[in-house]
Parts: sequence; C-alpha cells; structure tokens
Amino acid sequence: MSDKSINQLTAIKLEALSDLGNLDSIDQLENWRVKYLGRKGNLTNILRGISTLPVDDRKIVGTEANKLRSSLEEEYEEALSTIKSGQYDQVDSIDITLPGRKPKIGRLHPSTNMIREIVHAFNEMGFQTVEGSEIELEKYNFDMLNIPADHPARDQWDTIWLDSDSHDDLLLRTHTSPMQARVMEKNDPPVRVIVPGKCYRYEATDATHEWHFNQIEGLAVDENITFADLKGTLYEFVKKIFGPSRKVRFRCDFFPFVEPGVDMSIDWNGRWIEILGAGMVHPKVLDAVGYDTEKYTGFAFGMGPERISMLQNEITDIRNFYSNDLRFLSQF
Ligand code: YSA
Repeated sequence: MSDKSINQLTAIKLEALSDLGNLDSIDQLENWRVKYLGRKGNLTNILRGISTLPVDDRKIVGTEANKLRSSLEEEYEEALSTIKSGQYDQVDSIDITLPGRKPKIGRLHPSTNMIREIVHAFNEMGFQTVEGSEIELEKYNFDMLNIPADHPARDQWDTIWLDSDSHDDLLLRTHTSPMQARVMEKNDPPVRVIVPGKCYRYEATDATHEWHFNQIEGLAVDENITFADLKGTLYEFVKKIFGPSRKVRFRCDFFPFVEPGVDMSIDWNGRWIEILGAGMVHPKVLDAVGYDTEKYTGFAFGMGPERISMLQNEITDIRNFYSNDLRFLSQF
C-alpha cells in the first residue's frame, strides 16, 4: 500500500518540477501553486488520505508527503522571486534577430554644464580655474573678508557650523569668497582666478533659494586695476554667455570685502534680473593677506550659476536642480 502512495508522490514531484520549468509569469505560477499545493491538489489529497492507510504505512507516506510539500513550497518561492526580479522576462526578451540598440548613456548635470560654460568664458580671458574646500574655517569665510564676528553683515550668511573635537571654527562655506583670501595668501600678484564651487546656507528654500547651491567667484589683482577693468571683464562675460546685444546694469551694493560694491543685472524680456555681486577688493582684504595696498588693486565678483541657467533655460524653480528627477534632468 505504501509503495503505491510513494510512487504517486514521485510522479507528482516529477510533473510539478517539469511544469515549473515551463512557466514564466506570475499568473502561470499561481495556477501551478493551486494545482500542486492548493487545497484540492493531488498532494493534499494524498495527505488527507493518510488516515485511511494501514498504521505502518501512515508514518512513511506522511513523512514523504510532507517532505515533498516543503520542497515544492521552496521551489515556488524561488520561482516567484525570479519572476519578480524580471529574470524570466529578460531571458524571453532577447531576440538575436533584432538590430542593435543604442545603450542609454548619461549626460552632464545642468549645473555642471552651466559652470563649465561660465568658467570657460573666463578662462578665455586669462583667468585660471581654482577650487577650494566646501568645509572652511571661520577665518577665511568671514574674518579675512573684513567680516568680523560682531559685523552685522554676518547675518546675511546663515551659516551651517560643524561639530568637531579639534575645531570650534569649522563651517560649510556660505560663499566661494574665502578662496579670495586663500589664493592671495599663497600667491603674489598678479592674480587672476575663477573659482567654481558648492556653498551652503541654513535658509528656507523656495523657487529661487536652495540651502546648497553653486557659486562662481572671480578675482583679479594687479597694479593699476580699476573699476573700468571690472566693468569691461563683466561686459565681455555677458556677451559670451548671453549674446552681444544683452543690456547690462550696475547698481551700488554693499559687501564688506569690496569698496565700492555693485550688483550687476541683465535685461531679461524688459525686466532687470540681478545675476552677480562684485566690487573693487577692499584694502583691508588685501592687507590681511600681506599685499601692498599702495601698489595693488583688484576686483572680484560672485555669481550663482543655477540662477543663470534658470534664466537661459526658462526654469522656474531652482529646487529642480537637486531633486534628481529624470523628467527634468533629461531635458538638458
Ligand atoms: C560679491 C562681491 C565680491 O567681490 C565677490 C563675491 C560676491 C558675492 C558674495 N560672496 C555673495 O555670496 N553674494 S550673494 O549672497 O548675493 O550670492 C551671490 C549669488 O549666489 C547670488 O546672486 C545667487 O545667484 C547665488 N545665491 C545666493 N544664495 C543662494 C544662491 N543661489 C541659490 N540659492 C541660494 N540660497
């Protein structure tokens, strides 16, 4: 009697495994599960009939039937995860007669593209690219830029301070201007650098403000540098990036590290849009790095490439740059 049941179990096993090898969808797998493991399946029938077997056979058939049940359940789980991971679909989707398809390749981030374009424009005017650290010392971010601890201008930069066992003056730079001091400290004039880099401010985000964004800093120091050089350089920059007929406006502005200070706007469909801050490097900044303020003068400027890209590409919300949404990123 037990021989007959064991033969039945072996037949069920062979059939179940052979069926399993031929299916490739969740629906087919579910039918398989019902057929072999369901309440009305052959295996369940054998298990139900165990009580009718002679006592000696019950244990042997029961053990074998339960073993088979466990092994079919394992096969089921494995097949389910294989189908879900798409392995079957992928195997099926290979059609060697199809012509080759171009693999999808990535592209540069719109911020990177804008930064490269702006930096290139200044490289062509003789500015050398320099990069600095996003973690900065208070001294360079503020003090050497004529922004002492009690200066009200510090309020303009909502600073993210860093915890450190060795330093209590570490922060995430709020602008790229600290590189002015770092570059001048290490190099004698003439200096002409362009500094792209990431900045951080502890501030609320909105359509034109992010808490992390890029800036591009420019600095030129030499003998006889005047405000006319500043204007001429920035006019040339606008021509290169926005075309030859774009109108430009300078207005007075205040930054502690320049004197005089200006902001520059460009005409955008009849509206003046501010794109950067600039000015003649403050003698106190030159003095702090040991430059002879009787001999040397300089100009500096700082701009936000994401804001410039927003103008060029009619982007209405700066937060799109950092939300990693391919529907946005793949448009560039
Ligand atoms: C001014 C004079 C100089 O001689 C040199 C540099 C500067 C710029 C100064 N360091 C500065 O940070 N000025 S700023 O606060 O007005 O920022 C400059 C540019 O950075 C802005 O015009 C804007 O384009 C961008 N920016 C500032 N905060 C931002 C931002 N972009 C996105 N999100 C923010 N939260």
